[in-house]
Amino acid sequence: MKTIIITGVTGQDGSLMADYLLKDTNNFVYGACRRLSVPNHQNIEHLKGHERFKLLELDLTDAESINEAIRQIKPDYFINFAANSFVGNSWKMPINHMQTNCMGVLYCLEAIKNISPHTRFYNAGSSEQFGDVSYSPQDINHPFKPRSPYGASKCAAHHIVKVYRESYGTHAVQGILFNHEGVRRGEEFVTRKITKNVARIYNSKRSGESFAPMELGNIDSKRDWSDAQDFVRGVWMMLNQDSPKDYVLSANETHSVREFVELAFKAAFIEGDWIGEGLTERFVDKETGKDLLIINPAFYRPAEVDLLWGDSTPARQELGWTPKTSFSKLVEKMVASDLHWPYND
Ligand code: G4F
Repeated sequence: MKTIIITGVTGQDGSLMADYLLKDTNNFVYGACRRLSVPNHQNIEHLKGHERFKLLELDLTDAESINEAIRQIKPDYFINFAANSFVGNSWKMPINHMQTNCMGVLYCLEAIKNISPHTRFYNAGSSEQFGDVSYSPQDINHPFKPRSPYGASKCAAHHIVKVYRESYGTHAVQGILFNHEGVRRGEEFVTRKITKNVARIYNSKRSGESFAPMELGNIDSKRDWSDAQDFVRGVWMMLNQDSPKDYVLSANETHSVREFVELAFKAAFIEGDWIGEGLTERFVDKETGKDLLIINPAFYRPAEVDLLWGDSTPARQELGWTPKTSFSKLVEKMVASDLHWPYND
């Protein structure tokens, strides 16, 4: 039986990874999360009572809780998906981002080195590390030019993972993951914010009620979006290489927020036109002439990453990883889920 600790198990990636690993009856998963007075367990509710799943209280900012978990379990794998992952919030809480996303990783590496050196470690890196990009598409050799405290915290973690690998032989990898989404995505991220709003507007239109438009910030930034379910498979492949090596996971395509908006409304049979420009631009319902979307400068960031576009060729060629879900299918799946419509992959 392989024992695996997954931190951040209540989040999108952690819960999907738990689902994926539990399909193999040789895996026992310890799902680690912080204690909250009001738990947010909706993504793992279905795992409670599973004979090979156990919840574990662990806080990445508390080294002793990490030491204790590793001392007790001495896991075969430690997959770190816990992070302060909302880029937009990182200017408001830069210290917390650095403590969780970088110091937390260092606590894990120290614990593994001192207590359980056989443990394989994965840390979630981010395409935000590339930031103000120099060339496209971005591959694993692209320089780190972060534009946010979040991006800087992930760069620092990346370096420390490499240092432990090279200094102590720790089997540690850091995948650089481009944006990955799905029906478990948090509602503060732009994709889920869009699909939730599309569902709300669709339902209001259908029942003849008035509705407020959705409000977004920079709709011209571009991201390389994938399905998070495809990525957890890639992460597991990365962890199971004979010797540890970092990889980029991406769809190898880039799309603007604007394109995501158009496709999401289209998936709910709502067609719109863009009218105006800059802060007064709006997406207007072709049928009723009402605003579906307006721009709110409050959602702009102090510094933006304008374009992310990944090159995951090495992961595809060397690990044999292939993503299954296209961009348009991902949008349709998320809209259908928020509308409670059936959807077949
Ligand atoms: O959905 P987002 O908040 O994701 P972002 O910043 O790209 O970060 C995500 O992907 C990273 C990998 O590249 C992860 F490391 C990170 O943890 C996270 O998962 O924003 C996407 C884009 C940005 O350009 C943002 O400015 O959407 C733009 N945007 C426009 N209006 C908005 C909004 N983003 C949010 N969250 N909310 C808006 O109203």
